Amino acid sequence: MALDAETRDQLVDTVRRYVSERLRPLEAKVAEDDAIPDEVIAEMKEMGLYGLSIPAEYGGLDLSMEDECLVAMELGRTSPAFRSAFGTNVGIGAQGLVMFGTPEQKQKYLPGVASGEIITSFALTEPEAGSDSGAVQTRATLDGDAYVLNGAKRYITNANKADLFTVMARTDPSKPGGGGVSAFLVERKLEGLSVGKPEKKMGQQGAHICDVTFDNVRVPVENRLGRENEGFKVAMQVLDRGRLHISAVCVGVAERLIADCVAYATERKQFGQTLSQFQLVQGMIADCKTEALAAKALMLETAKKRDAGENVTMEAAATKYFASEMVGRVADKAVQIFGGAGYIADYGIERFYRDVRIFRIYEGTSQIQQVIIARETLKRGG
Ligand code: COS
Repeated sequence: MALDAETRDQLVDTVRRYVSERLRPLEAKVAEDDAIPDEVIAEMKEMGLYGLSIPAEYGGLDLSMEDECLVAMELGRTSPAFRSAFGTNVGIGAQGLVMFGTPEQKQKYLPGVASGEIITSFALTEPEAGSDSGAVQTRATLDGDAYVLNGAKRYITNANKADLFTVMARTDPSKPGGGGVSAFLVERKLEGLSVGKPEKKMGQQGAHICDVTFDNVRVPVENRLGRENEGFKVAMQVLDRGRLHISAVCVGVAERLIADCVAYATERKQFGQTLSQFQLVQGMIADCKTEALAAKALMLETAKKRDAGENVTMEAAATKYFASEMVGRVADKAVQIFGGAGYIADYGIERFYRDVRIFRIYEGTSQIQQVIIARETLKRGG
């Protein structure tokens, strides 16, 4: 449900101020410590950020997709690790439950998800199932009143903090691909579930990914999400939505970098004039701005379409494809405009350059987005 315009603007303003006054000064520290301070996590919970997209009846803010994108864009103006802390609760970790959960499942978990007391995580990827996400090998075998899960998930965002996983596991080994996969709500505390150490990553320090292993984990039948063997579709619909959220973050990061470039280029002098007076530098700024505007327009239009109930599988893939590639080009130009300083850690630009690289990979690589866009376009006849 959409907020009224005034409340929505107030929320976006509050988040913008919080990002610029509270989070930006902490960027270097978060990267250095590879951790977000506990008090910041507590503040973000207090602000309702963990429950942005959770229905109001369960204590969330019930934002429309468009409104969620506007908030995500503001969060994009700082290190993406901050957004990642609550991103799984707003998006891929909890949306399966919001979209497909029974009233009992929702009542049990969503109030805690909305408040941030329960951290959620989305467990689809496996060592042998990355882009080919229908190739899930983790098994779920029905045994009395429980499914017994065995297998391993890889690169699972927020797994080290998660209390509740949405896990895709194969219930019918006779069916190849996504057809034999079901989705489950799996509590962290269950016996046999273990979480590995956070991986060392190229960027986004402060956000963590880990392996999750299931060794005869008994998941009660009532924790199956949606119908048996329809978990792949749950995952795909969760990702359609997640891709829009990520696109909004990409636009926010691009806007941040453009503002940083403008500030630097107007101050730094070479050959007796500011960088901003050189047309070759202006050309780079113009390219960045044009692409960021285009991504923003596509993202907002697609979010509105989704809010209107349209199927946006193709448009969400196109938005993610364009926005994530766009922010990669913007970050590259930002390093160029900053010159030597762009390569030096103190200026923070090289950190963003590393941070944005994953946007072209997670929630579907650019190549997978191309596959989806082409398939849908061919199906629709244009
Ligand atoms: N919404 C609803 N249903 C969907 C869907 C969507 N967005 N995408 C696919 N489906 C359905 C299909 O309609 C099909 O249903 P039927 O069997 O009833 O016809 C079923 O799911 C299988 O779909 P498909 O045949 O397209 O599956 P493929 O294995 O060929 O390919 C891709 C699916 C490549 C698109 C998918 O595996 C994918 O998105 N991969 C990337 C995964 C990803 O983003 N990983 C990141 C991990 S999370 S950080």
